Amino acid sequence: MPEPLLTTDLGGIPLTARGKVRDLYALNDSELLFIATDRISAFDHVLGSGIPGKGKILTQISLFWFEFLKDVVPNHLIAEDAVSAPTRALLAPFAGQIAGRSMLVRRAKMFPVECVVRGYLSGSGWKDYLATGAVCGIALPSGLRESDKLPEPIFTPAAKINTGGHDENISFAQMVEVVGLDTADELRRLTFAIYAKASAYAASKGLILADTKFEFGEADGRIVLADEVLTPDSSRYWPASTYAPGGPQQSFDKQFVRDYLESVRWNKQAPAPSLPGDVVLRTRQKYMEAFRLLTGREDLA
Ligand code: PZK
Repeated sequence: MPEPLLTTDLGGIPLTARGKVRDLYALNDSELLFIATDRISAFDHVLGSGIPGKGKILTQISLFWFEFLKDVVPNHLIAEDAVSAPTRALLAPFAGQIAGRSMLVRRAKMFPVECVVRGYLSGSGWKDYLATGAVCGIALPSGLRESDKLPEPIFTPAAKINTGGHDENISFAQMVEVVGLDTADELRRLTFAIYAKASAYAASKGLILADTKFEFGEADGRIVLADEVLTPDSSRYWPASTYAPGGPQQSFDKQFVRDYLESVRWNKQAPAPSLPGDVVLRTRQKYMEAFRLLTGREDLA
């Protein structure tokens, strides 16, 4: 088992942003290097242990979806694995931190909204529905149960809150105030189109894509799909074989992690615990299973 890559350091190349799991570097005016580390978060904290290879697995899943979706929406990807691109000699010394887990992407002007689409009633959507009978102001039929399939997918945008804080659900009208009506309409249309194509494909592989979120930006006057796409970190995947509405569903990827954290009665305050070896190993196997089901490939690279 390789050592997990928990943090990156590209020497003099400036770090633009460090997320819970991903690191973003500025290469020049027009290009960024997006690196997925092996960090894992649960209950809103980055845990003390990483999952070896997780960043590679998630990057390969994103790359699969960018290719699968390229006729629906253009994306920010320039090249996979920037190390192999001839113009990237400056990255060669850092190959060990980059290979298989990085994307060279176009710098875009990001829209400050998360485009969330939900096909099923779960998470904050379920909480909202219980309290208000609606999700983000979208009225729903009464009598729905937790994890039920919605009559049709709903678009529930969220405003990005900088560093740490939870994104805040907003109405479509509030989104219009931020990005304008034409852009809001187009982002919603793209979000539904991507979800329709991706959820149908996932279903054909035995996976329910319960919900997911996209980030879009503008580059050269065009809207592009950015960030990571349809990874287990940005999406709720459920195995169709055990789907049972009327309660929460088991997480496809993080269930062993959550069960362990509940078993040690962690108070969900920093510092987050480390994970025992068997939890790390079984979680890695779940990420690999998602990779195999979605991409049809047996192994990374
Ligand atoms: C961008 N993020 C979120 C991602 C982090 C934070 N193509 C782009 N152009 C300009 N900005 C971004 C992107 C993308 N993708 C994305 N923040 C800025 C993010 C990864 C790690 F710390």
